Amino acid sequence: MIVNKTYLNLLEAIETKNAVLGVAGLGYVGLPLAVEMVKQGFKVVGIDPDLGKIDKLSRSESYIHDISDETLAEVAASGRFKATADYSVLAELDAISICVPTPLSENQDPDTSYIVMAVDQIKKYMRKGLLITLESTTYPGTTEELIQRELEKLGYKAGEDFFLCFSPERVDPSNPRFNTFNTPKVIGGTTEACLNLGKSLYSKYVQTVVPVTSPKVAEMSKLLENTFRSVNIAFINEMAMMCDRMGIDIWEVIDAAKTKPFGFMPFYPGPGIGGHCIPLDPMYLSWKAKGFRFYSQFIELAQSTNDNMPYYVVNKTSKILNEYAKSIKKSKILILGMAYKPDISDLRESPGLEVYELFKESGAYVDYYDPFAASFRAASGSAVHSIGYDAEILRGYDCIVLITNHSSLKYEEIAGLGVPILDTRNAFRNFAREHIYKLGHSVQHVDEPDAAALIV
Ligand code: SAJ
Repeated sequence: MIVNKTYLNLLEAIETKNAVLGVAGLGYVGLPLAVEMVKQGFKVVGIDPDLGKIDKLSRSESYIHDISDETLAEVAASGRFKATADYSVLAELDAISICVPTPLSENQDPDTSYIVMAVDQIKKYMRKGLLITLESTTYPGTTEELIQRELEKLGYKAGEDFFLCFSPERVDPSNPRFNTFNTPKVIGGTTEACLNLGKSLYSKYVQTVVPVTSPKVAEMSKLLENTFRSVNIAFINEMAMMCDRMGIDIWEVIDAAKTKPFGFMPFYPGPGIGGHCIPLDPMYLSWKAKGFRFYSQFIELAQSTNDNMPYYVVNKTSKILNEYAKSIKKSKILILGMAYKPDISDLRESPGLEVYELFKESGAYVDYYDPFAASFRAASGSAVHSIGYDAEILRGYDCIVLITNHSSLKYEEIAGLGVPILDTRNAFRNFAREHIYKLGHSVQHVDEPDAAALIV
């Protein structure tokens, strides 16, 4: 591997922790990363265009669940952290990690505009010797196409004048066990020199660094991780609808199957998939593959199966109400839990939002209760607020649909109200009652006489 002075100077700065590190994007990925860098002794500059974030950070006020105000105060007291919206600080940086959002556009295509905006700023203040690492989840080829090509157009050469890596973020918000430091980090470099510098830097604040041979391998590994989840969740959702049709309890089936100590990994059916990763990442992969005339049927089928689940939930609610000679129209329905997964407030892509809209479209009077998510904006643009929890108020609903199984919900009390419940997470498994129905199990007729009574 041929190395030049630029490489050697940067390696020395990293090894002695004199390198000044930048983090572009101070969200649920970037802020914990910046905190970890400061903890390990580096001087860090956080860059984010959101002045509200910059202001809160200046007051050590955290907006990220996994980072406490106390941690931010310690970071501030170290004197090694500052936050700014101004990319001109790039002049003082030796390395920058790009942790910006990669959403989908309206028609489910990748929206790499945040990456492009960050790269445009880097181009504006580009300096020789910079180590750039993209962390945002994106399609294979992004690092090369949107960063390497753009900087080489300015006359800089990757591996000599600047160094470029891709290292997928693996932040699992609210995960009590895994964090930025102890989650293994895959990293791929544009050249061997790039990879060496990337490994050297990341190993200073991540316990295990996993080098791979190129940014594309690193980009693809992240998409494999999350597409694996999307496809398996879709598969178990299909199995749930099959079991419903066949009058078999999918939840009991899964519990039985997972006793197999090898060759099986349980996934659980639900009302659909939410979050900032699983609903989006696979679409980055299928979009890119189409450019190679490769059409991933698994990804498309998984997306449509998962997207169909809110409709299945509304359909099943209709069947349940029918058992009580009621229709969805004009029924009072309470959605229990709106966040996309338990014990967090994040509503992004939450299937509960879709279920809410579908109930509204069907003419139901629909409310929701979520102890973590106080309000959201409906498709109509109006703000919708969670009701307060009051057992007597819950008793007044025609049906309760549990979408998110927050651990703090009073399951026994709610089960005892006698209000028909559609449980999409098997959260009431310990409180089985005739009026509690499950996603993935058939609706038992409430007025059928007991089969035993028919024996004469
Ligand atoms: N879901 C199901 N059934 C399942 C698992 C999940 O319906 O068996 C639903 C959830 O309710 C949620 C959605 O899918 O609505 C996504 O759930 P998730 O558990 O995948 O949670 P995320 O979106 O927070 O995914 C993150 C990802 N982390 C990163 O991308 C760094 C994912 O790779 C992790 O595997 C996941 O956390 C995790 O395991 O917690």
